Amino acid sequence: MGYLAKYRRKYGKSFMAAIFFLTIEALGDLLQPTIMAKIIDVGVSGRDMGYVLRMGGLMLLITLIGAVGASARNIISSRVSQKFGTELRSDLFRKIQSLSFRSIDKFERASLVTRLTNDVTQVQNFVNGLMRIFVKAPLLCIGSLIMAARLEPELSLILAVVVPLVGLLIFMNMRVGFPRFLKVQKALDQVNRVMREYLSGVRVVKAFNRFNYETEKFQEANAEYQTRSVAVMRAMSIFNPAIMLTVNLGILAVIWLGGIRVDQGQMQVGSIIAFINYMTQILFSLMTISMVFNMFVRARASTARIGDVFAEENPMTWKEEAAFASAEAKGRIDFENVTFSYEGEGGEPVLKGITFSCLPGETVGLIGSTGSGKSSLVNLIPRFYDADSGTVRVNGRDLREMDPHQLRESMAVVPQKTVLFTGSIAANLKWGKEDATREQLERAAQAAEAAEFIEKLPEGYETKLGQKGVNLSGGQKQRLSIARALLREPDILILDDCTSAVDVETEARIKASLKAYSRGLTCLLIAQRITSVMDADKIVVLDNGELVGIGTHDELIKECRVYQEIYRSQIGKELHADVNA
Ligand code: DGT
Ligand code: MG
Repeated sequence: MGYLAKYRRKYGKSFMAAIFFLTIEALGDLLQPTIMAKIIDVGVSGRDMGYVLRMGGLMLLITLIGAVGASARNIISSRVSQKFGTELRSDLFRKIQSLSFRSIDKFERASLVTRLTNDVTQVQNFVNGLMRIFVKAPLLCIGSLIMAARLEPELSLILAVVVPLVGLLIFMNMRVGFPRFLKVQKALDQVNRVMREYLSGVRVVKAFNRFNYETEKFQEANAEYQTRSVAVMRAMSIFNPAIMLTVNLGILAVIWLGGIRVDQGQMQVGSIIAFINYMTQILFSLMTISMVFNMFVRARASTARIGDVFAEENPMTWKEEAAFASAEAKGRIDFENVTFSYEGEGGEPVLKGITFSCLPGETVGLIGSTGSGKSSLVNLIPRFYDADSGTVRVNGRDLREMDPHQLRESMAVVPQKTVLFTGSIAANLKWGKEDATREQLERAAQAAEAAEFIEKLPEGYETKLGQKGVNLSGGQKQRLSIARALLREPDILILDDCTSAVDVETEARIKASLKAYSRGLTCLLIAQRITSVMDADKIVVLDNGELVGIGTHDELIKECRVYQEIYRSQIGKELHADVNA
């Protein structure tokens, strides 16, 4: 995984330090059985109390050194794995922030959440485990093998059979586990997705009494998660007992063969005890290896999933030169034969061959039935998405050459779905302009017809909004959202159906003060109500992704069938007749 190189470089030294202390610990463990064999075979058999005490003291000393090593590597491994996890998580967070909308659509939001939380934790656990036991286990395993072979070369033949067998079992364990763990992770994504959806739509669920449906949906996802987890466990469950069995059979063979050799006087009891000791150490280290491999398998699935996000390139490119807008072009927007689909080229187009221009300072209305592609159209202007074909120009420059970041500096968007953040009203407004003064705040709020209700709140501009600003009405939230955009003093203002929850009277007032507030600014106004766009300089009519009319209200009412229909359905037949007359 390429992205891990950075952390390897950064934490390599601490990692090696942990391994160093781990080695000390392991060496201590390795020496113990041999010393024990000596105590039994030399000290106890020879009734040499002095020898027993001396060797006992040595054992104690080694244990002490081992303990110091163990604490040191514990401290290091905890610190390193925590730091690594935190850093990986924040790097991933930053990466997710840089993703294009298309990429986010592709990954799905829930899966990004699982990757950021569960997957990072898996990798972090693995790194921690690596420093705690992983290196120790092979060290103990190989060390024990050597010590045992030195102690009793003849009995080591048993090891030559047992160890490869166990190695094979561990390998098979991995092969079986990996693809299944990937599936478990996917199922967990699903559980998260259902939960997320429920939480964000909890009011609707309650209103429609759809608890049972939601519960079922959750249970389904949960059951799937269970099934897949069980499938992994089942597949893996035969391996640990199989390993245990193999090693225990080995121990049996040692005792049996060792017994014969003791009878023949070729071997002493202490050596057999030591040999079995080494053998159990081999057993345990092999078990830990297989356990760590399980962790590894999981971590590998997780690293792959995290890696997918890191590998996701933002396909948007731009030229580095500074955006330069000539006075005549500042605030100008051109669409030239633009076709766009959410799935990328070849997908079902939601915009087809759109061509029109907004001149600097113009207010352009955008109208069309729901789903006709209005929001999609304006999504192209801040480069949230790139068009599949055709050209979009802002300030006379092709968007494909413009740095999205810089581009967005000069425009403000009031999205169709209002989003406010936890924090005070002032803090929310300052999203538009970080260093806005109180005066500027109030002026923007005034223009958005929000000042009045804000001042009526007990704490005024310092009133805290709950998550998503639940303590305000829909219309109030929309007005805050408009004020936030105005504060930015943009060249281009995009209002996506942002007065839908405001009464007609207030809307009229907002529009009047907008005009005064923002002289010279290009305004793209999406609306459902025909009255909202009627007095725009130009109105664009969309129908099913196609531009079916463009002109002033008077022109459209004469020529554009779709516009006439909208007009008739909203204002009524009589008025329509009047206009035609
Ligand atoms: P509205 O807001 O209800 O008045 O409708 P519009 O005119 O704003 O419609 P728009 O642009 O949101 O949707 C046009 C089509 O694109 C519609 O068939 C749904 C589809 N669409 C909208 N947003 C997405 C999206 O994020 N992903 C995908 N795959 N399709 C989308
Ligand atoms: Mg829309």
